[in-house]
Amino acid sequence: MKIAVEPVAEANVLYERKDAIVLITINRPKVLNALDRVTLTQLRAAFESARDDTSVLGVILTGAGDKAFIAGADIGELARLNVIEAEAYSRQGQAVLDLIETFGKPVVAAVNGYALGGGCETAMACAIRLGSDNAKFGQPEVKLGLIPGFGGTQRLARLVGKGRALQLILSGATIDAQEAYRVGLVNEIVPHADLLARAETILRQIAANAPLAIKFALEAVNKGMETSLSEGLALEGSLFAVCASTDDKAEGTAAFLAKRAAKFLGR
Ligand code: CO8
Repeated sequence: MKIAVEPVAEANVLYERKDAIVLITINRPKVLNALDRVTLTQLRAAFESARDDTSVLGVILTGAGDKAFIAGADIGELARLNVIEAEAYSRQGQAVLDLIETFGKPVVAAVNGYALGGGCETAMACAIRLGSDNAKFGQPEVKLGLIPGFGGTQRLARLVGKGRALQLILSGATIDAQEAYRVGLVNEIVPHADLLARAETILRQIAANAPLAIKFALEAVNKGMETSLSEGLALEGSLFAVCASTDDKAEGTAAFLAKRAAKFLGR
């Protein structure tokens, strides 16, 4: 993947561009890409840049090195937190992951190794998760006298069901890519060497579609998961109507009827 490094690149989080796709890499391989507060701040800035750049159509999130996606929050930092700081840290992490979940463009987690604690939570905030064959997942916080604090108690149960989520959270067990696939925590398992290429292929397939339709489909599914079926259906109807008023809808339907490829402008 040949990419140009953008000026927003910082030491702990790399921001690299390949035309409409951005690769964001957590870059602390010596500590298996553990998330400290500085890294979380840089991660927020990277996602804000990608969100605000209208030429960006999707993001791949991964970890530096061959061993880890993100091995969790930085335990050295957690060890020093008092109760006030712990709540602020948890809220900071939750806000960054909310930003990723409500990003409005597809985000693919390319899980290239350990995704533990805050790492599993970060992957779960992404729209799509791919696991390399060496990926490992878990919520081991109870082994540290903690519970998941970046949304894990909520998103894991929504993704894999309450029973499986409780088993993972209460045992602190680590599961491999096959088990993560079996329970629905990852969409696909990909050979390690092919992980970024597969993520890019998926994003390019999505990017060929109407950007506003992608944004509203993400919103309908995300908001629908948090509400009743009837409210979700009402939202879907409203967003469907918004889509019907776009230039992209006129272009997409006209292109189909004229048997030509559509050219979407995101308007
Ligand atoms: N934080 C800080 N350092 C870490 C972390 C981490 N999460 N994970 C690994 N490291 C460091 C190790 O200390 C080690 O450093 P050093 O070389 O200086 O000794 C280096 O990375 C390499 O790690 P290992 O030698 O341990 O590598 P192994 O291959 O033997 O083991 C493991 C890999 C199994 C991933 C192991 O490192 C491990 O168990 N790591 C901790 C995983 C964990 O418990 N993660 C959850 C953390 S808690 C969390 O994420 C809570 C999120 C919500 C927070 C809410 C805020 C209040």
